[in-house]
Amino acid sequence: MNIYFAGSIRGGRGDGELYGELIAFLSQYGSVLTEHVGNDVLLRAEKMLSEKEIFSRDMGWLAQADVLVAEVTTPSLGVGYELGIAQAMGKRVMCLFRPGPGRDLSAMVAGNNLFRVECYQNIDEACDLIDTFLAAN
Ligand code: 6IA
Repeated sequence: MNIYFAGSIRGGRGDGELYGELIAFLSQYGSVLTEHVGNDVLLRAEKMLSEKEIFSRDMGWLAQADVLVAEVTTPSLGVGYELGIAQAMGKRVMCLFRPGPGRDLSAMVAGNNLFRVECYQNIDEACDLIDTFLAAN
């Protein structure tokens, strides 16, 4: 299975370590195409690429993906864009959101029946939700 993991980069890296843990868990199910999203060392290497190169490579990976799993707690323009494109491409999409003070998920995600949107509080809960979603594949 090819898995595209989406998480905030320029939207803010507060959950960067958590993305890494989610990617490690997802790797049991297949190939995670976007490992750099959860790894600041790999992300630094991205600085060698132009914005255009990043965009076309990521869109190519999204086209190859069987499923998109997005961590949407930190709002990110790039992640929102990827969600819309994945929907247009007919991909299966899961969004993971950690509710908390001052966090309010966009209605464009929360209200989208084509996405599996799940709330969680800790990594164990997120992994259980991923298990249920991917086992249904
Ligand atoms: O708007 P954001 O930067 O938060 O968008 C994050 C999302 O867009 C992620 O899910 C990625 O798949 C994609 N994305 C955005 N920027 C990059 C990037 N380099 N490398 C790979 N994927 C990206 C950004 C610059 C880097 C040198 C810090």
